[in-house]
Amino acid sequence: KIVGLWEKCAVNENDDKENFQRSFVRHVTTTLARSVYNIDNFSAYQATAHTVRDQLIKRWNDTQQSHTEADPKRVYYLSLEFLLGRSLDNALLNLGLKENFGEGVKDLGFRMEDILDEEVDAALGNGGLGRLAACYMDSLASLDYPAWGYGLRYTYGIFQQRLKDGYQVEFPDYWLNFDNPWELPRLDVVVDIQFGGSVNKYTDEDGRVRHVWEGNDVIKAVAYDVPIPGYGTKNCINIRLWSSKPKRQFDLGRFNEGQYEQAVQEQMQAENITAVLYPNDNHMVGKELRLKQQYFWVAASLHDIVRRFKKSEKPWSKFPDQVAIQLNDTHPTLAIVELQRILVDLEGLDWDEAWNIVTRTFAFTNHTILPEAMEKWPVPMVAYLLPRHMQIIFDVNLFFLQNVEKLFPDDRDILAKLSIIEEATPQFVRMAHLAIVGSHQVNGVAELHSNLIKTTIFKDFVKFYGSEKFTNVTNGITPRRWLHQANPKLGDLITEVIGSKDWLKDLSSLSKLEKFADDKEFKKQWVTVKRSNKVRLAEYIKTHTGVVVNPNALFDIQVKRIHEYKRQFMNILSVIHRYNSLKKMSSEERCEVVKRVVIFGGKAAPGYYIAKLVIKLINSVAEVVNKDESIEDTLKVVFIPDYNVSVAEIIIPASDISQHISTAGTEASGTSNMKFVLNGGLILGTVDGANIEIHEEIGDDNIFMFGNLADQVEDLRHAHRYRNVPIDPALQEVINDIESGHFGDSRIFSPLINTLTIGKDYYLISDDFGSYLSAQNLVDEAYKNQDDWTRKSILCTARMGKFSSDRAIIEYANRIWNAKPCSA
Ligand code: 26W
Repeated sequence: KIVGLWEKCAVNENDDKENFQRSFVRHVTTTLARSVYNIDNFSAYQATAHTVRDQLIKRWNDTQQSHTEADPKRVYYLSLEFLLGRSLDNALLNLGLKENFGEGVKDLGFRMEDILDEEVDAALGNGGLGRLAACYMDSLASLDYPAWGYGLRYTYGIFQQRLKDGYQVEFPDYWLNFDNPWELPRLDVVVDIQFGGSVNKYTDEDGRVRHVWEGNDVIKAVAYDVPIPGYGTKNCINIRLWSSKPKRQFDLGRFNEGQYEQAVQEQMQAENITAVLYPNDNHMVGKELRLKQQYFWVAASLHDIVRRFKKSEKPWSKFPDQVAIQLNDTHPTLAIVELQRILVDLEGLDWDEAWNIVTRTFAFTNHTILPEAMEKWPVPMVAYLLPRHMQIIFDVNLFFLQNVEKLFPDDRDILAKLSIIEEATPQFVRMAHLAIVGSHQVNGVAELHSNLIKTTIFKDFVKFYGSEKFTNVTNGITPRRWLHQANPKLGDLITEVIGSKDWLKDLSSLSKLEKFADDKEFKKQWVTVKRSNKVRLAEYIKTHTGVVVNPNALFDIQVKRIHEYKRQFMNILSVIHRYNSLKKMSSEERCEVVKRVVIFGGKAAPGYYIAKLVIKLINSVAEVVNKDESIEDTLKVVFIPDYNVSVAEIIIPASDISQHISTAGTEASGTSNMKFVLNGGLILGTVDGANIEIHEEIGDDNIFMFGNLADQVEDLRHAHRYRNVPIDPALQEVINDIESGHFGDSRIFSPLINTLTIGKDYYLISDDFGSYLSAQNLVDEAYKNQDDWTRKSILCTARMGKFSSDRAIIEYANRIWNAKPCSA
């Protein structure tokens, strides 16, 4: 009877305007318990969100049911970060409801833009790696792969950034303050996770030595499900986020004795585990709580994955045919050890049989070669929190090194280099080594990066395994969010001119735009769209910084996490150089120059002193430049505070040029470079990461590349270290200018200047400065020819097909996971 009723309900879709409005009113009055006489934008947002959510739940259920019946091989994407941003607009567009619902809310006296603007970002990530996970979930859903994401439900996402006197200050991001309609608490999906305690040995009835781990601290993991709708499919997949809860409620005995603090302590410690996202990007900080987060998350996720596998009653040997687990960097590496523990200790498999299953299940993506980002955990810390896992790691290492020794007898050196254990005091567990040994494939995220990992950080593993274990999957971005949603006017124009919406599912069909690159009428429309996006950004800048910028100027943008290797410092130094040149000009000469608005945005890790000084310098320069009337509006500098996914959606469509200027070999891929070019922005970049492949696709004429190459970096650094390399003269002038106090008390900036001098210029700013300035001049020259610039802009978009995350996901599915689509 229930099933019959449910099927009847299921028919009642609310996808037309009237049904939507009925559902809207019902949610206002019942879900929100508000009066229909007093509906503000926030309530309108909630009611709209709940209406969409009803549809998501239905699709989610249908998808799960069909997967349970077909029982295909599942893909599990383990990521400690999912940087989803807002969900309402994305869901409306992916479900094809935007138009009807837009009219529906308008009728009721609301504007859809205002409603969308009420949503707070889900900012459960730092930068590239977290946003990549979100793009991949969109592609997995859109391509009908039977996939799950697993992560943590942080109570606090990445901090909010505000500026005070030009300095970054951090504020907590309590994003769950109001109800979150995009998560479904699964209070019935609860897993006990243990920590600490000891390992007991016993001999089983077959005479084998077995181990039981008895933890002394148990915490509950509660599942919260976030539905991810595909575009142009009924498929709706799931990200399961775990939240920590105490096993027991507070100690009433202590409470009654008046020991209030102790009474709630245990509860608070449990809830601590998923309280906050670590705000470090590309920098390892060895905090015990972070290790607890990692184990808590992988243990809960594996429990869930194993439970689902067991439902099908297949033998363990079939596990790798049913399950593919992708490790998003080394953060989930303990999953390898946990699966081995489950198979050996709990399921009673032989070590070798279990290890064979484990290594056929996992694959590992590396996202960085920066040495300071490599995860390593002190052995005593691992042994204390996870005693059985530490034993297993030592055994895995022993068997691995025995094999290494067989292949390289008498080579002590290679044993030390490959070992999972770093022999220091104390010893450390090298997570990347463990991830490689426990996986069947290891990939980098762009061609250059994948080659570099084979020749630098993992070169000794290539000697042992051969190079087939190492592969490349160049990153991608979802065109649904980064064009359709962020730039609706450009999306509509493209659809109109190529006569279909196919590009949303097959980005290579953007190549049909090529033949319009010289079409006068089309170019006019293209320029109109860009101009309106620039006006929108100019308004945003005015509201959020108070600076008035001219939408006719060239918009030059660098938005990304603030890090020395990304060289925002070099950018602001070149801005000072430009400012000084402008000041030296006569007003006639100034009339000829291309007006520029240089826009920065991005967060610095709270403990990253030098990165925070870069923000201060940008703001100090902005203050001087923006109020200097003598240069008129030939140059403006802005720092947009609190850069996040929804701010990116406003910034990216408005760029003329964006900067991706990392020291060659340091940026594994970069993904914002792809977003800018997809939106018809040109790029100024170094020969690094995915810039190289973008260059290959769009051609020499449509990109500005400069700087030393990755294979020159080592020699250049060596020269700085051991010889007196003179600083680039133009750069020296800029340094002198800062030191003269032109941008405020110069003592503030000396630690920053010192990175170039006593710090031996590790990121090679001086070495690239000359070619950077030349490339900047080429940008100015090119922008003077607006007609040709527009042609370049169109060709950029037209040639971006490769960088869809759909292409990347299909590569993972075919070459790494051996997984097939399975539609509901
Ligand atoms: C342990 C501390 C820590 C935290 C985060 C180390 C490393 C990370 C991430 C892997 C950093 C990150 O986001 N890397 C970026 O990954 C993107 C997606 O592949 C790439 O496009 C960027 O180039 C890379 O910096």
